[in-house]
Amino acid sequence: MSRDVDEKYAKIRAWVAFGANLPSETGEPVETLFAAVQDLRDMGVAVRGASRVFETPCFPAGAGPSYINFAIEVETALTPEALLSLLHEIEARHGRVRKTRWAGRSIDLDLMAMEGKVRPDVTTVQRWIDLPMSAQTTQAPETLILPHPRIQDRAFMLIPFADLAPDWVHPLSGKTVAEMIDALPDAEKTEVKAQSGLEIPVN
Ligand code: PH2
Ligand code: MG
Ligand code: MG
Repeated sequence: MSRDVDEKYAKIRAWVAFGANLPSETGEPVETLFAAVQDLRDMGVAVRGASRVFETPCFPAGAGPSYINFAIEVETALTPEALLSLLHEIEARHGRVRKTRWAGRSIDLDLMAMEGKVRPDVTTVQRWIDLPMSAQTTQAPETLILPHPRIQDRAFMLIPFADLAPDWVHPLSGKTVAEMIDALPDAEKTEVKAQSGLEIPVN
C-alpha cells in the first residue's frame, strides 16, 4: 500500500459525490448508494461527514428519471488516483455499466475535490472547465480531472458539498462552495430537494 499513499503521509479531506437514477442489482438508487458508502468504509476509508440526501431532476432535463444525489466527506492518506480506483471498484461491484455519456446510471461516484490537490495540472483542469456545453456531450476526460470540472455548474453537486464544506476554496477560481452556489440560477437550486428520513451511515 505504501506507494498508494500521499507523498507526505498526511491524511487529508476529500469530497465524493454520489448519484443514481436507475435500480442496480443491489436495489433502488438510495439502497445502492448507501451500500456504496458502507463499501468505502469497509475498504478502510474514514467517512467523516455526510450531506442530506436529495432528489434532483435529471440533467439534461428530460433525459431520464430523477436522481438521488448526496455527498460525503472522507479523510484519507490515499492519493487521488488510489481513491478514484476504489470508487470505480465500488461502482463495478454494484453493476455499473458505462454506457453513453450521461446515460442513466445505477451508481455514479465522482471525486469532487481533495484538499490541496489538482490533477493533472491547472491548465488541463481549466480547459475542461471551459469546455463548451456542445462539446461536453461528446467529450469525456480519460484521466482524473481534479477538482471535478463540472462542480461549479451543478446544483446537485454543490448543494450537498455545501452541507459538508461551504468554505472550501476552488484552487482555480478562488471561489468558495457557497459563492459558487450564489452564482447559480435560483431555478436550478430550488429543484434540488432534500429528502427527509434518510441518514447516511457515518463512522
Ligand atoms: N449525473 C450525471 C448526469 N446527470 N443529473 C442529476 N440530477 N444528478 C446527477 O448526479 C447526474 C445528472 C452524470 O454523471
Ligand atoms: Mg457524474
Ligand atoms: Mg462519474
